Amino acid sequence: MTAPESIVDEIARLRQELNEHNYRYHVLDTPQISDQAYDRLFRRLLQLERENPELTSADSPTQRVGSEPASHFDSVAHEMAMLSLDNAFDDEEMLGFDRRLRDRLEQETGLGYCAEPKLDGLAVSLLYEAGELVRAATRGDGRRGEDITANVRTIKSVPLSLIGDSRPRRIEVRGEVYMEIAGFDALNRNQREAGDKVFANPRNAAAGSLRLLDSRITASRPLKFCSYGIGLNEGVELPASQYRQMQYLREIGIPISRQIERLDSVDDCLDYYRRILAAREQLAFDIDGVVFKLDDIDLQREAGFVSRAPRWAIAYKFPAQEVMTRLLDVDFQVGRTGALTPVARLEPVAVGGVMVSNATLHNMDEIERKDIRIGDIVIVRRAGDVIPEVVAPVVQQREGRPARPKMPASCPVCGSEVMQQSGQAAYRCVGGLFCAAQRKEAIKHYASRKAMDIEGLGDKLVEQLVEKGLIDSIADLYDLSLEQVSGLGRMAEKSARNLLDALAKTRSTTLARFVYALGIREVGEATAEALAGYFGDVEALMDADVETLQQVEDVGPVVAENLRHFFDQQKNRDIVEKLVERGVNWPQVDAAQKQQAQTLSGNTYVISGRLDGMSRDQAAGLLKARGARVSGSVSVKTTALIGGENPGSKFAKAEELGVDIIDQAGFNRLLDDSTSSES
Ligand code: 5U1
Repeated sequence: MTAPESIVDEIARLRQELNEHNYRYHVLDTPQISDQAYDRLFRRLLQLERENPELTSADSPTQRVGSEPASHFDSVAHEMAMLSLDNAFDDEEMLGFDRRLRDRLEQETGLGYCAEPKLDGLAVSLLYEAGELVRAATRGDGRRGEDITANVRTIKSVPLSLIGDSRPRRIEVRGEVYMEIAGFDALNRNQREAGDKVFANPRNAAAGSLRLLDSRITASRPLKFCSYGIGLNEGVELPASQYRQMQYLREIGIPISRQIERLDSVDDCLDYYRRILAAREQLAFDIDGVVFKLDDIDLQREAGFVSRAPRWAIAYKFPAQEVMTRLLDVDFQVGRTGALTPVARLEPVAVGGVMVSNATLHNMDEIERKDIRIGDIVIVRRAGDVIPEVVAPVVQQREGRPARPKMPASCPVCGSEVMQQSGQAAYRCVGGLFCAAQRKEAIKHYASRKAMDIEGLGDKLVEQLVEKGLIDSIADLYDLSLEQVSGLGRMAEKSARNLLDALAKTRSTTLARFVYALGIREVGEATAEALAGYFGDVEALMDADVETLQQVEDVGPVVAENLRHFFDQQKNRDIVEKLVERGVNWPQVDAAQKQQAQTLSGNTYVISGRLDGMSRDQAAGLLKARGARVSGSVSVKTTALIGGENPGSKFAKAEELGVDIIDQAGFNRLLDDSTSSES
């Protein structure tokens, strides 16, 4: 039975539309329809193909679900060898690369380069014939790889057919298959929940997913593809510039790097390296350096190759974010809330550009899950400003039967008992403020930027103050004298005076900051804001029962219990009282504003610029008291931007996204309209 022409047409139209949306999403990065609208089109196509199986086609966007498991991967020869790249590790080596090229090519002036980040993924080759993907292969040893076509076909950013009119007879696209960090985290979460193997990093996850014999599983993995060049090509006139060749790939539907640039000289290359290094942490995926290629293809040919790498390209590597070293021992650090965190003592090693000798092991469950033993060679990761962590042991290098780290029965600082609360991973020292470690951490937290922001009161100084017995609690900070402070270590009198001034300044604060600064378990800034907005004063908060506390946005039974537990302890109430006696204060909220109904719940506001008669913190407090969210950046989800005087770049962003903009008068009206007393 043949399908009616209208069905044939609809299927063709749906495929074309879906391919176009795929292209906009994966290559141009400018999606035009929502995920739901895309899903509707996709489901309609699936339905029509199911009802008319004779119209199914291998290049339909629905054909990415994988197929029956294979028994092995066939070996394939690369018609043109897949090369590797030489590396540079510092500016000297990069300058040497450019100098050698200029000498060889007898170029007096600066050479032009095409630059892009080096993705930490797996190199693959995609062969298109008459515009259709016919084969995908791993790099292998560069001459022969494995046929992974079935798996690669499931990767949504790999087009199954090329777009545009200039269909090359044969073109081999080369690039990296990789996994974004968010996709990797989600995959590991699922794996953990299912009791399956978790992956050490996105690269391993991408490699493992590509080498599965069951492509239906590969289809469920968040793999992506990004091209870095063209291998063999027949029947196509390619531009004579690397950069323009990459633009050509983009035009025929192949994703390329968003960060690709054409540079005029090696100095620009050094500048590019620093820019991408600085932006590294903001990227959605791991990169391990940047790659520079001579832009002029004729000059590339002239430069040629040396052994397995081209002379015309180089990878300027970033400091490694993952390295191996030996785990010497495991100590336990006591935090503000008494939780004991295992800390790895490591043979010192350079990672991410700095020497590291300690790294977090998170908690005992993680140690057990990863099967980390003392004496193991371990992989240590340090990304950006994040605390270095032990990712995994290198089990192959384990000798004998090394000991597993053990949670101590008593606190390493104060000797109190260590207990695990039922249902929680954390072990805690029960010593409370009797434990010097908890006292120090509570004071460090009180002084921290998002809490009272006491300038000059760093961690080292807090430790000295506690160790010398000058302070026992946060309230004692306000009793410190100039003699006491200037008598500490190398503290000059001027610094001591500055510290006392900074302390004095923090006496005027907001209730939200104060509540956050108390360091109650699981009471973060947002919860503190909501509590301050709801209760309006500290007495009401201290006396609220668990049911009342749970009326507050974001406060569930656990946080309510933590609050109650904190304020049930007389010593904590004494500290609050003492702080108030020492002059810590915040603007009083009138009775009508207390117990405010959550009339702005579900709305998100951004505040920018100077507001009349109140700080941005205070304005945020008023909004949050009404149940609104206050965000630091404008997005399509923003309900409105509240723009005071000199609102800055957020204003332009709001205009660009069509987000409502409310001025001071509008803000006042919003507050009035949304104010309700307990009537
Ligand atoms: N970004 C990028 N990665 N990468 C890897 N470009 C690039 N080029 C390569 C390789 C192996 O090789 C060509 C220079 C041959």
